[in-house]
Amino acid sequence: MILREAVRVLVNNWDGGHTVPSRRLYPHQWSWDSAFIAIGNARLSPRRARTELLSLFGAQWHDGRVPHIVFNPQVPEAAYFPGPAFWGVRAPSGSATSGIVQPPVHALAAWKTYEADPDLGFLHRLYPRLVAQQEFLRAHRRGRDGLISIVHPWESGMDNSPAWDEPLRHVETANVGFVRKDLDAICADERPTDDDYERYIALALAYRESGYLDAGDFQIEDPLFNVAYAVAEHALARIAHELGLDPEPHEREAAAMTAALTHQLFDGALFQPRDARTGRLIRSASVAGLTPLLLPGLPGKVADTLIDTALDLFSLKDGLLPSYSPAAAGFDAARYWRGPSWINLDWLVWQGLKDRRPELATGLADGMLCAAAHAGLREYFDPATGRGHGSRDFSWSAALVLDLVAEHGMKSVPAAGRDIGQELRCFGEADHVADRVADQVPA
Ligand code: 2M8
Repeated sequence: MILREAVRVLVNNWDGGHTVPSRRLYPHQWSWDSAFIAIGNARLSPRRARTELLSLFGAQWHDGRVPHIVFNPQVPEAAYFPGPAFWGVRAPSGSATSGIVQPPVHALAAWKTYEADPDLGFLHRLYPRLVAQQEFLRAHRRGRDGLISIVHPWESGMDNSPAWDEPLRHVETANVGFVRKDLDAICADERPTDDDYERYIALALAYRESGYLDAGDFQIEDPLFNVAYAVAEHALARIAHELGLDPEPHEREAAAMTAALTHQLFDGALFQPRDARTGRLIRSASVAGLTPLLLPGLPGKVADTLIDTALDLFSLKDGLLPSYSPAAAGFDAARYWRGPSWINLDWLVWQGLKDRRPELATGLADGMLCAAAHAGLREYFDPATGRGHGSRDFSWSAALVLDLVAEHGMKSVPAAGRDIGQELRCFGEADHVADRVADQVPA
């Protein structure tokens, strides 16, 4: 059942070149969603995974940035806020986009897509674009210590994390009238507050007014974003090697970022975000602080300490990782990024645990699959009960379940359905759908 559900969600959310995260709540293409979706689709239809990434990078700006939303012109302006009229900008391709970015997990997705189905032509097309994405971050966002800043909570992907409460307090609200659309689909208790939205909009407007160039009142060196950047360099090294290019500069860059992260953001128990304007760490308890486990060059002692923290503060052995520690002030089990478990963050930590502590990785994979099997492919889950929250039929939950099942199997998932043969036949159907649209995507 769970496999069939995952395939159904990905087929239904496919929009002819990309996959919407959720039909009603997020009816356009989102940047890091597309990367996670490609990782799952690589197991289902590598062709569709390639299409997903190529269509996203088709909207890359001249300066190399990959916008966090690419708007579908067929979707009415009123369907999502803030929509294309708010951002007021187009990519060179002509697509309306937002002007901010999200964690650069795309090179990893490209590599996994290639591993599933080696297609050198795909790597040739994407590699220069992935390099340009990293160059944008180096040129426009890198500080003295080598860390990259985000300029909006939406750039973290973990929009209303309690870690952002303190820096957001200093953001002046813009007093512009706007109507939220998200509350038409999801109850207010599971979304950011109106006060959060006032600040998001004020920050986005200020950035827009600067021509999407000058960081404003929110400049944060976030562990997850910087880990994604370093992981991208590792993936680019592999891609470069496959293409007969020199991987060494990418390995060097990944090692430098790993060192910068460890020296600047590790507080002795967890990696913390740092306010780039004050230079102070933001003492918080976000699961983002565990993601350095993904870095192969992380010193062993630091990795062991992080795993201890995952066990103590994040109850790693209980199956699902909360996005924010239940032991910390600000935790909320159902409200968006303030505590619920998200499959993409759990998947990233799972990747980081597989080689270090396989038994803990297995427990986490079981936890994710059980939650998805019982609650459905929801956007987020109560980390203690597994109850589903937010949107239903959420694409990256579906995609990463496919990847987990492909690698980990689902022996321990109760009621998961045993007729895998029948479920795999749905894969063929999805492949067919993907094939029909793949050729329409511009290079
Ligand atoms: C959420 O963010 C968007 C704004 O980008 C929203 O709330 O409208 C976040 O969970 C983000 O990480 C995700 O990429 C996006 C689409 O799933 O939704």
